[in-house]
Amino acid sequence: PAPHLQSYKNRAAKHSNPAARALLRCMEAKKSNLAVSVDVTTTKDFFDIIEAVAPYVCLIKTHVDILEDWNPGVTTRLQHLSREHNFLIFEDRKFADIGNTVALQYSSGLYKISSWAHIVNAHPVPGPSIITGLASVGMKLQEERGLLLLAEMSTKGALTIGSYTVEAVRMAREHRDFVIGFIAQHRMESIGLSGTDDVVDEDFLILAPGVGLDSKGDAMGQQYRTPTEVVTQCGCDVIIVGRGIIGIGRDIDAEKVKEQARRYQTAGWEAYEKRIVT
Ligand code: 6AU
Repeated sequence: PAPHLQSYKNRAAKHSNPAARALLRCMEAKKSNLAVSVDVTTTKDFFDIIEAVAPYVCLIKTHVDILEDWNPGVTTRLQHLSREHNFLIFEDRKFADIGNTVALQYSSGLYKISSWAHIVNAHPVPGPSIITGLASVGMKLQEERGLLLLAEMSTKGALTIGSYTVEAVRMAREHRDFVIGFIAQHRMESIGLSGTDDVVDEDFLILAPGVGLDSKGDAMGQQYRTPTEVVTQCGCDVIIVGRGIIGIGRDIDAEKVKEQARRYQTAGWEAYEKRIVT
C-alpha cells in the first residue's frame, strides 16, 4: 500500500533516512503527529511554550532568527529538552539561495543550524544545487539530518503550483537520501509520474502548515484547514500548528497552551487512525 495507508511504525522500520526514521518512531511512541511552531520573540516565551507542549508533540518548529534575546545557550537547552521529552527539532529556515551560500547559512553564522536542527526546509526555486549544497553539510554529520522541500505553500495566491510543484517532486526523487519529504498541502506520490516510473521505495513525509480548528485564516494571507481535511482527506503526515496553540495575545498562558496542544494532538491522531489500513 501507499505510504499514507501504512502506520508510522511500519514506515519507520523501512525508511532509509535516519532523521525520518527518528521522527516516525517518535510519532508512533507518543501517538502524536503534531508539530508546534514556536513563533515568539523572547526566549522566555519560547521555553515556556516548549515546556508546556513537549509531552504532546513529535516535533518543535523554530524560527530562531525572530528571538530578540537569542544566545548560544538557547539551542543547547532546546537540544536537552528534545532528548528529555523525545521530540525532534525543525528549524524553519526556508533556504533559497545558491548551493555555496546555503551550505554556509546552514553550517555557520550565529546559529550554526546544522549542529542542532534535525530537519530544515528549502525553497526549490534555485534548482537541485540547493539540495546538494545543503547535503554537503548535513550528510557529512554523523547525526540524524533531513531536508524538506517547500512544494506547496499555505498562503493565498502562492506561486507553488502546477509545474513548480512537479519539478520540486522530481528534484526530491533524485536526492532521496537527504530529502525526507515536503512542506505541502497534499501527498505527492502521483505527481509527475508516467505509468512506467518506478517509485516503489518512495516514502516522502508530508508536513502541512496552515492548520487550525477555530479559524479559517489570518489578515495576512494565511489559510487554515482542519486536521481531518489535512491528514484524513489529503494524506499529510504531520500537522504544523502555531497560533492555534500558542495564541495571538501578548502573554503566554501555559495552561491554555497545554490544553490546546492536547486538543490538536488528539485531533491529529484521530485523523491519522481513520486513514491507515496497515
Ligand atoms: O499556524 P500559524 O499560521 O501560526 O503558523 C504557521 C507556521 C509559520 C510559517 O512560517 C510556517 O508555518 N509555514 C510554512 C513552513 C512551515 O514552511 C510554509 C507555508 O506554506 N506556510 C506556513 O505557514 O511559522
